[in-house]
Amino acid sequence: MFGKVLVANRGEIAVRVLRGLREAGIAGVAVYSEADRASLHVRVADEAVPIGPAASSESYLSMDRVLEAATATGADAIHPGYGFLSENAEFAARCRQAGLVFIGPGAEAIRSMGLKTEARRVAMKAGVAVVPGTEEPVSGAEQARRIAAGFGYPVMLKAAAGGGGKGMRRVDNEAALEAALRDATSEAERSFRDGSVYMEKLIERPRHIEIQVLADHHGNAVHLGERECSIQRRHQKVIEECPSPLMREDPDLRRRMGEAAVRIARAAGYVNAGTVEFLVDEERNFYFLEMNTRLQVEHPVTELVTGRDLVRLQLEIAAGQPLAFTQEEVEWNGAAIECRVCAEDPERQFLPCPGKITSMSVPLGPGVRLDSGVYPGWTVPMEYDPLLGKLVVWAETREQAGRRLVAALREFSITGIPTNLSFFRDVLEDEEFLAGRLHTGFIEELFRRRQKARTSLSEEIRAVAAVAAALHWNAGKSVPVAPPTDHSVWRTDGRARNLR
Ligand code: MV4
Repeated sequence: MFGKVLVANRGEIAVRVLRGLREAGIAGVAVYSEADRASLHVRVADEAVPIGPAASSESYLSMDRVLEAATATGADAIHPGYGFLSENAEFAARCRQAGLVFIGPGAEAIRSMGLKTEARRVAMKAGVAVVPGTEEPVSGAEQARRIAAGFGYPVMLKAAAGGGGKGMRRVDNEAALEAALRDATSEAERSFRDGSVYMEKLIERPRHIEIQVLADHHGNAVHLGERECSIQRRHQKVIEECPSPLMREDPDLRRRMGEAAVRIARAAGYVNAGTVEFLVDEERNFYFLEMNTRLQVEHPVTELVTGRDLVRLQLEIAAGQPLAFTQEEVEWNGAAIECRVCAEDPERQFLPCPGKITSMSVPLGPGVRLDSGVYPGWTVPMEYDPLLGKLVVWAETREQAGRRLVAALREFSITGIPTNLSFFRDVLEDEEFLAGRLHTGFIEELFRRRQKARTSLSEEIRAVAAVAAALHWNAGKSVPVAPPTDHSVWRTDGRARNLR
């Protein structure tokens, strides 16, 4: 096993990996930018190396500076976390050249999965269905029209170098095709410096389900089941869970999707932890979408349900150890749900709102896990993504996990900056969510439903009710004892301040 590992990341994932290293008896080295001097990941590391200014391009994305820090501290390996250099094939190759182990797949696997058209070819070679589409980028409006007519509208244009919805356009009819192709091409050009765009048949109201895979250097490959990631906003996942509610209706689906994912990993010559993403249509047909060649933000739901530590497994695989268990030994117990807690304002279109955390009170208890990268008194810097941490719960059933999550969210309080905590309470109370009827348009539909509910009660009535409640309280009247299922944060706060 390694003696020392450098973590080329920041925030909650750097903390998560550093904890894993400590547990494995491995020294952990943090790197940090000028904006992260006081960050939690720096505090929990055994050593910390400054690597440059706040701008990611001059710190966390600088291969030279990260490699220099690893060499200077005598690290054996680099864990890239997610984002930053984690899916950079050149970085993986340069680690190897510098005599360092990159804790992730080989450069070739990263490169082939980074190109969407190439990844689709790998999936087809593995005998896995891909969304019907072109094998090559489309070469112009005339060809695009012919191909789209063949598929039938609606179709989807996607950047070949893309991911994350960038350079993606839905096209509903031929009249809209040419402009959409122009838009997608220029967005792809701007985002990836590669304007090639290919075409797929559009899947309506799909679910987004991904499969966790693990492959070692000895030819063993297994899957750890799925994560349901359909609840997204602007291509950012917001809530993830395991199992997918769909697997309850169709238990064989996990096995079939899992086997497909393992075949893709094998066909790509993949080693280490990876995730194979699928779209699932309303008839439960699944189609390969892309493969993420890194540890994912939402990995904890898989850890809680399978009881397996993905960071630990990544370290063992990277150190050359064979997987210590077979597919048959993988079990799934209970249900886990994760919320991505972000410094953003749900009342202002989820505008990122960095700033100082003046107080923070976190939920604890059985089945509650908080992977956080922050602490009270710390200022969330504006240079990076606004993820503060992930609240993850486990319980025996999805219903119990949902209730446990609601309770944990009520206990969770962060002041000083706005967060999306209140938004999760809305989702968790939603009938469609409770019924497990999830799809990628879920949040937009939720907002539409809520908008309707709001306009049914006028602003004035609500204002009068608030004033009446305040008068009632201040008059020193008795506060009604809340039934245990209806704790109000206002009432709790009032008790704490002795307002009654
Ligand atoms: C699709 C699709 C429907 N049909 N492809 C969005 C991100 C990118 N990685 C793939 N995406 C989609 N591709 C076809 N042919 C719908 C989406 C999509 C989506 C996918 C996963 C999670 C959320 C999504 C939200 C909107 C659209």
